[in-house]
Amino acid sequence: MGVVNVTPDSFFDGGLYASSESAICHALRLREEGADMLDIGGESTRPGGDPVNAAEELRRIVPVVQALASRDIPVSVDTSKPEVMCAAIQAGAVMINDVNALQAPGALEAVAVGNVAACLMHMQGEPRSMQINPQYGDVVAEVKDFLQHRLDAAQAAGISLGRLVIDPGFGFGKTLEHNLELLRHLDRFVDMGVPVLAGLSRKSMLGKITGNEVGERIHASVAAALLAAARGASILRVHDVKATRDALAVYNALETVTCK
Ligand code: HH2
Repeated sequence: MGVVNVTPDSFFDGGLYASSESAICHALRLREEGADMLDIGGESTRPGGDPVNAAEELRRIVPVVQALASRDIPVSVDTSKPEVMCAAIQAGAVMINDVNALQAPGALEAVAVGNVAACLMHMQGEPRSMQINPQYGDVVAEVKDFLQHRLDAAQAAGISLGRLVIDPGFGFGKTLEHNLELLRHLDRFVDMGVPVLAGLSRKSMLGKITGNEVGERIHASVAAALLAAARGASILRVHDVKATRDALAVYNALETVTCK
């Protein structure tokens, strides 16, 4: 899953693809590099980020979603607002990626009626304050428990399990230690019976480990993506599609190519 943020302030690509034209161009490039799906975002969820209203989010994403969907490219939209979900589905999105796990009133219904897939992500707190002293007893058990409740709620709202994906939410209300514990035990999320999405690309946990600024985290991001794949992640949400694809090709060859 290639990331395209049509925002002025995303933590890595903020401002780079803020116009529809540049966002579409970048999305097509990521598609050519091997992205199976593109995740279009119109609001940054970076720690300390400020929310935007639905009208602005729609102004940013709808032309991009329409342009990609009209070329039969699978598009996911990264949003927590039911109003944006409905319009995105209308514009051709096949998946809603919600860092708030469809908890906003009307969100479950928007996905159920729209008949699309959804990614349910765990977050402790909200973006503005989530990195201020996050606390867990057993981070893996607590995140799993939350995701199981959201899977149950989604199914109760009429969204079949086959349309759902879960994500432990790396960096969303978690310390480096919490993030590493989640990555180490990603296979326990795979056991929950739905595909697992991992979003580690360029994140600050990689900066903490390597000492690198966000622009210099491509190698660490590829390593993290590979580790997530090795632990069973089905969808890797990445900014660097070509580099991740190449690394996965080596990994997949090891898994599948044998001596005659
Ligand atoms: N991370 C970000 C945004 N959306 N969605 C899922 N499911 N999982 C993630 O880990 C995830 C996500 C943050 O990355 P990015 O979109 O690049 O930055 P920003 O939120 O600043 O736009």
